[in-house]
Amino acid sequence: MADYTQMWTELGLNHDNHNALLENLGNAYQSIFMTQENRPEGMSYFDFVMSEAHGLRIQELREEQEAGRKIIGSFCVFVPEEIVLAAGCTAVGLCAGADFAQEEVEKVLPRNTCSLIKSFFGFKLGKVCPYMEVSDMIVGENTCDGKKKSFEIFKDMVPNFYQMDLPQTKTPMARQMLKHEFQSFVEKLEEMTGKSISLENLKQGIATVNAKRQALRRLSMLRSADPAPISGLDALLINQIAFLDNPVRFTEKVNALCDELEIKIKENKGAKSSDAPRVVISGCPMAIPNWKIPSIIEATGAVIVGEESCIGERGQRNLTDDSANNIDGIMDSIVDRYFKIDCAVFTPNQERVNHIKEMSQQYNADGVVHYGLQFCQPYIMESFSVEKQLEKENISVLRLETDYSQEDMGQLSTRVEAFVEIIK
Ligand code: BJ8
Repeated sequence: MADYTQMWTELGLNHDNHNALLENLGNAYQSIFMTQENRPEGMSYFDFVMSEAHGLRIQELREEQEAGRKIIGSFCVFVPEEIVLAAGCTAVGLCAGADFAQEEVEKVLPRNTCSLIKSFFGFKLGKVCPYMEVSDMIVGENTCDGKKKSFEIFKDMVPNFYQMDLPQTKTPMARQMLKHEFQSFVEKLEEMTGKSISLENLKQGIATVNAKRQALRRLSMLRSADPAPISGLDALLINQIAFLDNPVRFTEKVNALCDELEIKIKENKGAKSSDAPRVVISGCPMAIPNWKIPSIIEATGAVIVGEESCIGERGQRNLTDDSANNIDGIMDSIVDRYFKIDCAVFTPNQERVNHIKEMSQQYNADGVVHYGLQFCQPYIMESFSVEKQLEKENISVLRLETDYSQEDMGQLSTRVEAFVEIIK
């Protein structure tokens, strides 16, 4: 990596903390990703993006800013990237997947807060996240209680915080509320950029984001092959990078990788052997660099064939209809698309269980690992009914509850190994 010290100084990063984070991240990446066998050649692009995630990509974002674009950071797949692009801005995901500055975090948040929330507080307090620092606006979405209450504190820690309210039911009234929130978001972006969002720009934004989602969907579908042509770890990494990379370039690279995977499938070449147990993972989002559970699962010889997660199918599977010919019609299409997201903050949320069943069948899975972050009430509560309903269909389920620490690795490995033995 080139020397980006000056850029990091200008962004206000803490060099010691940041160097420590990069070193840990680099070591973890080497041992988890680079030791895998049978990796597709197309993964070299994603390895490169990861190696430059805090370097070249941030430099690109700063160049975009110099050219007049605003960078919009967010924590949730409910923030519509189509609208961000239509406003001439760039969207980046800020969800953080590692513990940092935990002592400092626990001075401002209760200990029993989920790791994901603690993580973005830690990244801010430790001054180690260049995406957060480069963002011209940070959107906080009222989803679970943890996020919405923590944003009351977080909003004073960053400039330009914008709060988006979100519904928690799927009633017509709730849909109206979502439309109202998206319209307010449009107005906020217009005020920020000084430009109106046109129908043409909205259609262009939809085309870019739909193409990205279609490429990710293509990648997902290829994983139904037996043997699966790509490891779950690599597929997860690609889904994680979707939140950071330039969307057009990312789409091209995912499609090029899919071309390579199609050849592998024809040649019957898999990431693992064809008798590897096949697992769908379902639950809380796994943000970079949260690779803990997938690396434990794949270390047993099993292969993950799908992620029912916001960093996975829940976040990417639905496209936005772009056929309307006026702004209000297009806004309705965007609202309809996002209203289908089956996050566990919604009640009731039968669509999510149905989707997990569908995924298990589509990817020919032998079992489902439900991943809940400790203190995440929506997903942990929902995991009981997920388990009950899947078991009725004879789908084996392992419910795991963990955090970002490494302390329970041994115990988790034992439970996962036993589960994989059962579903073999
Ligand atoms: S749409 S899943 S990205 S809210 S893990 S912070 S739920 S206590 S992340 Fe999410 Fe949007 Fe839903 Fe997806 Fe709360 Fe649970 Fe923590 Fe969570």
